[in-house]
Amino acid sequence: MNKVPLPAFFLLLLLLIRLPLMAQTQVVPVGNVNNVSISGQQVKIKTNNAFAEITVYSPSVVRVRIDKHPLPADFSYAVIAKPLPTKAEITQNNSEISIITDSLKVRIQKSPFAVSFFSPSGDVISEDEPGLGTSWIGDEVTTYKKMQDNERFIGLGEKTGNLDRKGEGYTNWNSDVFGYATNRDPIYATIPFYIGIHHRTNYGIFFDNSYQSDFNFGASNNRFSSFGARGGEMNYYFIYHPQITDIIRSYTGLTGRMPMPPLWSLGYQQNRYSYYPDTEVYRIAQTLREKKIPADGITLDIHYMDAYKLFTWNKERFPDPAQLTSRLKDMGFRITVIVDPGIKVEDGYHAYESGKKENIFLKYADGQNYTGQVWPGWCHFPDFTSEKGRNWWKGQVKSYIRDGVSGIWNDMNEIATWGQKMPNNVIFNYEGQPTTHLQAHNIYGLEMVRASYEGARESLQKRPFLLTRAAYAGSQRYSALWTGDNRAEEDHMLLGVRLLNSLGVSGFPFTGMDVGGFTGNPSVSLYTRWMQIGAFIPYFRNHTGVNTKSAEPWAFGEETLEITRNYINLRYRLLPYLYSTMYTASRTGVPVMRTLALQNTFDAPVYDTRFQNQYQFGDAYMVAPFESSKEFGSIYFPQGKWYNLYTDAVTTGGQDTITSLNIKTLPVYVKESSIVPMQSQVQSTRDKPVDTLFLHLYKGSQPNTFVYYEDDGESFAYEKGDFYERAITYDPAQRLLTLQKPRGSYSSEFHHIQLVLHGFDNQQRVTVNGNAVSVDVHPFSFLSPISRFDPQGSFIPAESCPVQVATFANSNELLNVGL
Ligand code: NBV
Repeated sequence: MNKVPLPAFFLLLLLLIRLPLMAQTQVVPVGNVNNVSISGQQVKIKTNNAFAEITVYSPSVVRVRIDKHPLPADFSYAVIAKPLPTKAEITQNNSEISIITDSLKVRIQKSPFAVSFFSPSGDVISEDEPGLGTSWIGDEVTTYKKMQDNERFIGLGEKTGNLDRKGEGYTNWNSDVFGYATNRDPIYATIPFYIGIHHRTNYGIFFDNSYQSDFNFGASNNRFSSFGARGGEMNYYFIYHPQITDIIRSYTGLTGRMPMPPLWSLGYQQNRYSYYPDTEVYRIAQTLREKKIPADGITLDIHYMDAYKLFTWNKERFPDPAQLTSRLKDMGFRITVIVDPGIKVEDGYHAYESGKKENIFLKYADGQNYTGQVWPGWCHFPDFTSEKGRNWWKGQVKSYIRDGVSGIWNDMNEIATWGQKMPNNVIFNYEGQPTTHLQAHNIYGLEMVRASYEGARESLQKRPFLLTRAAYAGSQRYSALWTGDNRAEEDHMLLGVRLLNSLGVSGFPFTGMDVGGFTGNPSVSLYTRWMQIGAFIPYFRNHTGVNTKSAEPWAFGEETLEITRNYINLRYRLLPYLYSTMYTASRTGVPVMRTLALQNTFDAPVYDTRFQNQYQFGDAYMVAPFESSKEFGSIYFPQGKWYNLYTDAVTTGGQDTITSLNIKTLPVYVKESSIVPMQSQVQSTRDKPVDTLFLHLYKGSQPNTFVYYEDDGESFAYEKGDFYERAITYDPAQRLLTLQKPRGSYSSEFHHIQLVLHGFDNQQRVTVNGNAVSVDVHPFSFLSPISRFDPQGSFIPAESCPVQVATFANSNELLNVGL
């Protein structure tokens, strides 16, 4: 046998020792393509250093997978869609592979491997940075895209910062960030989906990788935007549509959409950390009713438990939970309880004993249960990435439903533990493919709310309400999300608006923030302004921390009580509009809270930091939130005509104007041609409004359609067609408002329609299917009852506008209303 010469042996040894180090110090590119196999809608590629798979999911969605190893079986917690059969022409020559669908062209350059996306007319939408492409540093994989001229970026879910994320970098690692700074990153949720905008084109990229991920939108560089993760595959979906709303539709086609929430969850929710004992909860409920502040929910924070032990009640504070929930239900209130994932390690405690017996807790690599410290002390944590773990949790959650609870609020699910350093060698089952904390961390919250939702749904047999703090893409299928422990500060209120707008374009329509602020005490004016904004966000909950002053609407003086009541009242009158808008979100993914960039994508001022907080609440309303301390504010009006909500005064769009501000009214404008269904005042969604639907129509020059929706508000019968969906179309050229025949088997609760005309000529004539209807003129106020206090304390009426009203019978026939 030949002997290896000594120097060569040492060289080899040195190389072996250095190899792992080199992997960390070198940037390893994908390399050149050396093998291609095309089959149907998919191309499989082997390069010098990697394996790639490009799959057409639809004419507008193409998925790119790349790994250093042969690609494993496909698995995702976020994506629930399979590729749709799609006409795709895939060809290759010596230098490139080309994929052509009806909406998109993809070019895969062979030497080196690089992917570019073009519109059908051949314009570049997005292209790999020619010199950088996709590469690894150790296990970290990153794709670099060429930064296009004047490219902007929006989305990426719950991320602080400006609407336009250009120049910034972000990390995804779900984190418990008590009282976070307004520029803190990361915070609680991971939604690795963003939208790029340049040259009057826009696209979406969803990077489905749950490891810690990093996005760079031109931070500290002027060459590329990039997305990468500390492990796992390069695995992204490229989405192209001319309209952002369609990009969101395709993204939520992949990751799923919100089910219809229970109607009560859209009402006002009163909360604090914590209301106890039960008599305090009754006092809050009673006071809301006495002071005629409409409300539907009260939330119980961790003090309802016995020593913070999950699935228990503190018997001194809450001796009879079933009686509490039932008496509150009689008063028109639903109870939501908080749950944390940590199960106290304590012999004899039923959840601990049964979790141990069923072996559902997270473990270290050596098989010992992982123990971390949180509210109850030392805890184990259910493994929600195993079916067994989820089933166990579902069984536990049922005890709340038996006690009459209607909502489950999932907190601390980042996972948060004291020390904030869950060890990376904790192993998660990951549906039978065990993996470490590194891969599972960001999806823990998603799988927890999945288990909570499924458990609550199964035993409630009605729509449960779910709220979560941590999330991954796809969590919108189960839960609403709130933005955690914000501060009672002006800039936090505005940051909150941007966070919710960003979540909206990232496929998460049901969102809220702690209105009034969690840490600290808001000034009277801040609280007032925040509550006004709260009326125009999807989940409207007032919440505050454990050591803060009372933060109920009556705790800030008479004027604030009056103003907040006006806005909560307005919220309740707007429920038909909001519920219909939630329905649209559940069908299309198009959010309720919409950054102006959604519909005015190429209009530069909407990204201006002076105007970036403005948003649409549904299709009709534009809200301009300002610090409560400001006396004047600049508002940008996109193209079109805009009505002042309170006075009907019209501003022509395409300009910004300086407006004087006052604490009694939140600046809200209505887009011309808007159709807004409203109902009479109720104190709770349990109360039936009068059977007249108030249909507000704003005269305009643009045709418009509103999808009106009703169902029973609580069951899943709508999934089987028991709903009432009706397109209402305004055609200004024909001077016609048409209520189409409804779809679905549900009967509308409204037997009359009162058309409320804004901005129409005096003595407007109205006909319904050719028959004249009488028209009356009324003063109308959106803030009802009329405000009684001005800042000096003297009586003043709320602003009102004269409107013309015409009432007629509602029916399922086609109703042509001539104007
Ligand atoms: O359960 C108490 C709080 C809760 O009120 C808050 O909304 C969560 O974000 N929870 C965090 C635990 C820690 C608070 C310091």
